[in-house]
Parts: sequence; C-alpha cells; structure tokens
Amino acid sequence: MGLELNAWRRGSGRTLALGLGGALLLGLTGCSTGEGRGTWSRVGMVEPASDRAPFMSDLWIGAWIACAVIGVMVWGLIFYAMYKFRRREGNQVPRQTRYHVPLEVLYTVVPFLIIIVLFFYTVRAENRVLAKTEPAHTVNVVGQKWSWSFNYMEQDNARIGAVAHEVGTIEKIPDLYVPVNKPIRFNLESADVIHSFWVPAWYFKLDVIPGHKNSFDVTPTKLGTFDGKCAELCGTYHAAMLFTVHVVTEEEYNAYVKGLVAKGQTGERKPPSAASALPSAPAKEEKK
Ligand SMILES: [Cu+2]
Repeated sequence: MGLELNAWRRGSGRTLALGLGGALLLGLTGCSTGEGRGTWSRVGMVEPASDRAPFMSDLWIGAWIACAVIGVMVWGLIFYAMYKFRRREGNQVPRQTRYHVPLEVLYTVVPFLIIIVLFFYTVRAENRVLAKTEPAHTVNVVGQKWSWSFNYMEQDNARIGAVAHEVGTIEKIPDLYVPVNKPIRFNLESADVIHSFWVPAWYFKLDVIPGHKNSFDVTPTKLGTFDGKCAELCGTYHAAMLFTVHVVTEEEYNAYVKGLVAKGQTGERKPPSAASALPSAPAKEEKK
C-alpha cells in the first residue's frame, strides 16, 4: 500500500509539473495581438485603440500568467510539504537537511531565470511602445495644475497653415482632437510639477516633467471619444485633471483646428502661462 501510494504521488507530481510547465510556455509564447480579443481574454481591460496597445496588453497579460503559474507552483510546494511532513502518530521528525548544495543552486538560478525572462519581454515591449515614427501631426501638450493645453502644430499643413491651441481650465475639461490612423507626435511639457499624460484606451502614459521635454508617437486606430487623465498625483485637484480625446477623420480634424484658428486661438501656449487659473470649483467628468 505504502509503495503504491508513493508511486501514485510521484506520478501525479510529474503530471502537475508538466502541466505547469506547459502553461508557462503558453503564457510566455502564446501572445499575439491585443486586437480582436474579447473582454475575458483582455482580463477586463479597456478595448485597445492605438497601435501601441497590443505590446502593452501582451506584456501585462503575459506577466500575470507567469505570476499565476509561479504562484501555483509555490502554493503547490507549500501544500505538498504541509501534507507530506504533517505530524503523524509517534511525532516523527523528518530527516533534517542542511547545506543541500543542488537545492541552494536551484533557489538562486530559478529566480534569476524568471527575472531574465520578464526583463527581456519588458525591454522588448518598451522599445516597441516608444519607437519613433515619421509623425503626420504634432501636438505640443502642456500640463499645468490642474488642466491641460493642447497646441496643434499645423503651420506646415496646407489645409490649415497655422498653430492653434486649446487651453483647459479646472472648470472646463479640454478636448484633444486627433485624426485616426495617422501617427501623432506628442511633445509633453509641464509648467509646474510632474504630471502624467494618460489615455487608458491607448494603453499609454508618459510623465510630464518640468524642465524636461518628453515625447512619444502613437497612432490612434479607433474612431470615438476616449477618456484622458493625469496619472501622477500632482496636488489637490489632481483628480479633476481630465481631458477628452476625440479620434476623428482627417477632414474633421482639419475642420476642428481651423475652427480654433477662426476663433482666434492661434499661436502656441507654452509654460508657465498656458493653462488654468486657480479653481473655484473642480470640473466634473461627463457621463457618457
Ligand atoms: Cu496632474
């Protein structure tokens, strides 16, 4: 009976190890694109709406799968040890092991391998997300307590031929218009403290740092209206530092920027004079 039980334990242990190894392999190699995934396979994340989103979602979901597999292995070993070395009649003490070199080498090598794998996928995703393209449009963004200004650098655009701006205040959530399927360069500047420019549906955010220009390129791939937020706790009304992203067709975009020019909102608003006065009442997020 004892022998049979041991053989059964060995067999099920091997099956478990094989299963977990397979799941890890799937998790790390089975990533394809974030497009076209259902809510369940996106793990509840918002529908991706930019060309950079798949890289971020693959890294995020892949990292969670790797964590889950490692978690299951660790819990499995804990419960196995708890069961195998549980107190029995006669209170036998299990064989005490010290300075078990192969085991210690394993403890050192395995976490190192995990870090190497995660590091590799992180650097790869970072390089893809931050890759620069030839931008079709440039928007200079100023973050300021507690709103955003958007400068549309369209001086070389034959359809517009001017720089236009939109200044948000704490009472008025500013709009950001961008054309769909066109690479956009965002140059980020801060007038005061560190903010963070974040459009959740683009799976992208980047710090807006005073005295340090940050920039990134992104191609919005879905028409529609999306939320934009400040993702860096920047002061009392940080939570009110919102903006609305409108991804529209090229014609609508040109018409919108021309509209700003017609309203006299020309020229670039730079820090520190860009955005809002001190608040009387924080703006409220609109219900869609
Ligand atoms: Cu902020």
